[in-house]
Amino acid sequence: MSSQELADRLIALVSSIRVEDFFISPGSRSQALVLAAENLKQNGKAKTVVRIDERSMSFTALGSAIASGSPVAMIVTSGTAVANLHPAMLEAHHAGVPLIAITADRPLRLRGKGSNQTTLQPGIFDQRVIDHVDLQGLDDLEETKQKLIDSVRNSQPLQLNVCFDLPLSDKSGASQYLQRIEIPQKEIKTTRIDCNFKGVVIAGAGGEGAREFAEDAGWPLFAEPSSGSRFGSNVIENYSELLTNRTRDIQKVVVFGKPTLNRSVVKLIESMPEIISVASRFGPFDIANNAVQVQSASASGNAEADWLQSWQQPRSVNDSIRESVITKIWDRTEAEDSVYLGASKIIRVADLVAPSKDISVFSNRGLAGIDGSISTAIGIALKTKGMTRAIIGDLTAIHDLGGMNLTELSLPNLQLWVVNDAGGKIFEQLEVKEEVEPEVFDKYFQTPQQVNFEKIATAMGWGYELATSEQDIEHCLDIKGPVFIEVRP
Ligand SMILES: Cc1ncc(C[n+]2csc(CCOP(=O)(O)OP(=O)(O)O)c2C)c(N)n1
Repeated sequence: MSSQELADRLIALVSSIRVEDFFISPGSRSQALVLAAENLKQNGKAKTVVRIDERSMSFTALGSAIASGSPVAMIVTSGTAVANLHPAMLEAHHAGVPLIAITADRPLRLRGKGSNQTTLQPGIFDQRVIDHVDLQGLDDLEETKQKLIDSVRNSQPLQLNVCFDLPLSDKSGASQYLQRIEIPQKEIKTTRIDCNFKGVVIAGAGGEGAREFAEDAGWPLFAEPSSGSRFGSNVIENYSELLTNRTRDIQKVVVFGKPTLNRSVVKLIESMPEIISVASRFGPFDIANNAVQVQSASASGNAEADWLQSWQQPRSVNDSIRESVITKIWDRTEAEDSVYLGASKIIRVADLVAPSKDISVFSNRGLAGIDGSISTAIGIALKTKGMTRAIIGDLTAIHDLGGMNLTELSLPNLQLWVVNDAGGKIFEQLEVKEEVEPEVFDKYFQTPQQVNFEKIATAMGWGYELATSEQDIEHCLDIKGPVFIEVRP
């Protein structure tokens, strides 16, 4: 068996579980894998996307996977290249995304011997939660096939670590090994829930299905912006401000997905003797140890009409510039467009003000990191027919400036809206702000930065716009991407 034959059979196997896209970063040990992916591409069986930095590459892959709903694969060389995939792999684990990391390695006999660029790679992404295979040869392909099927079926990431000896590559014939692999569907049991109560439906990340349930039950729907359920007539946009005073009116709570944005929701859940938690790809949700877990739920009976009406009240106005950006973007977004929301304040303001509308909204809520947001948005843009508009904070942008490098990418139609309020505004809400000197708060929490975003955008080949007024925001909405729109309050 040559390195190339192992790589050809492996890449064909990965492609056979309906992976269309291979995301690749350059390297030597991985060359046979890359040639195999290129062979599939030349035969019209796969697409390849190259990104120089593995961390950017992996978040781009993650973005593509969440926007397309399909598994994607990544190919990297050995050593620290592998470790750079870790944040995206963790997000994929907590968000339930089949992200397949194919990591090239040296042969087993060289592990732990001081060989160049060699570390203990198999299971590096925490083998307690992320499965892996350590492939030494063709005999390991059967186990690999089973784990690939499980990864797609259970929406979970997987590491395929592959050991390659010299010679590292040859002419690839990967496409001859393609096969048809069926992924068995999971059986899902639906539980009927008695809804003759004053109940509410909460839809967190991965909360698809909540709208139908809320409408059948006649219950108000508290849907986070990236839940996939913030549309229809039962949505209560300003639920977070209303909840504070109304927790005691609520008799029953059904949660779809994983809510992460509101302390008022946490308090409500903690106040209930029992909630019903409907399974989602984001995994089990039971933060107060009071959840009855069901696989799927349907409503039986419904609340009286005045229950829903009692929640339909006008909201108070808050943070003006973020609010304008969000409401104008919501208004302009059509069915073929996408929106990406960064972690921190922006998604919380969107949670309060974004109108009920059936559009595609994404956010990394598995672990709510501020890393990899630009790259995730690029991945979403690669899978979006229309325009992708990402809205993030300035520190979030700084975290992933390297992701703006567009080398080898087809130019994404992406607008990157960066609300530059000089640091992490979210920390102003923390108790610590009241407890320490302003200089201490600035240095360790807010971290006001003075990066010249215009120069960076220009250096990276992006368009650049500065928006400081309602008119500026309006003017920027239709500019073709890639464009960096710096919003200054
Ligand atoms: C990778 C990572 N590091 C640190 C944090 C903690 N964190 C949460 S919000 C935040 C500040 C974000 O600031 P910015 O992007 O400017 O957004 P704003 O708060 O102004 O809306 C930080 C550092 C995190 N969530 N993820």
